[in-house]
Amino acid sequence: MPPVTDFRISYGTEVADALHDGRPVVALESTIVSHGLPRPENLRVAREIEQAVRDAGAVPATIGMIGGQLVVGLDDAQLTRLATVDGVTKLSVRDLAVAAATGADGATTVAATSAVAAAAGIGVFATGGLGGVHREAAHTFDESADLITLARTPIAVVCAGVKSILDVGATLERLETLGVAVVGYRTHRFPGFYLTDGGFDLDWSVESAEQVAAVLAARDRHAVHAGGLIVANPLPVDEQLDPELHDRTLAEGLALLERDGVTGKAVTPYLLAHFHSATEGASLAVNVRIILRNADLAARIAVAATRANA
Ligand code: PSU
Ligand code: MN
Repeated sequence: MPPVTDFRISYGTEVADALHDGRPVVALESTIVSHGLPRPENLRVAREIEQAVRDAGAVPATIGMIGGQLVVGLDDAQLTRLATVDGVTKLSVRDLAVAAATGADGATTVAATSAVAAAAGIGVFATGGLGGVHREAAHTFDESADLITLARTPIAVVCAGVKSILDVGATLERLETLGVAVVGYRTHRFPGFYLTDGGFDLDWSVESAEQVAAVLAARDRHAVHAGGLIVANPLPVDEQLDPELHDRTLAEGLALLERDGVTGKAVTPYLLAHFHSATEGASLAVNVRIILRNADLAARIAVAATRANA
């Protein structure tokens, strides 16, 4: 592939039209597709997420890099490429320019997707779980760039909290330090992704998509701190992963991580893959449910935010 010479963001036509017309758009990440979900379900799920956004009245903008070109609103062929081709690179914010200049295919993490979405004028983003502070971070310094990027990026991220593969308490402490707002959606407990309750209280709870839109409007009106907002959307208790299976799988996964000496950006995909294989699909089904619920809520927030601006 020849080197890319146009480093501007390119837009899918539907997304470009929606942004131009001021219609609701929801950003979606591609790392969950390339590195977070197993093949071949990943492509089907990627399409279902987009459909969930549409069903709730917004336009999906899945973000990724194709041959060095940063794309907001991947088309189906591009989405298929990131879901099925070997050698797709996991891109955090720091990687974007290097990957562009070298013509890489890449999937954007929460950090990279947030930064690109905000640059594109998209204010709402749906994902499954955020990156955070890893359990051995006191020694390894392994803290996801998702956190610091959200500190400086004006975007609302709808997620189901963070997975307990992380140090959940430390992650919440870092979000406080970094100035990232966290609100529970109809809950005062921070969700633990597969589990409804991640074990920690939240200061704030919102009751509706309209209320989240009001938070975003207040942030913009004040123009004091243009940071991120995490909207933590828990699974209903009767849909969570069996807690006993969850705890066993987590303990095994952490032991394997140690045994295999996995470090750096490989850590999160390694643990996710372990969950998917060790629970024989149970965690995948829960994961898909989480993402679809988050896509729906994010779209309703985007719709409410558009109405509030009208
Ligand atoms: N957590 C999940 N599923 C995921 C990820 C995190 O439950 O797919 C992905 C997201 O793209 C997130 C990234 O931004 O992993 C974080 O990776 P790291 O820990 O290397 O920053
Ligand atoms: Mn890391």
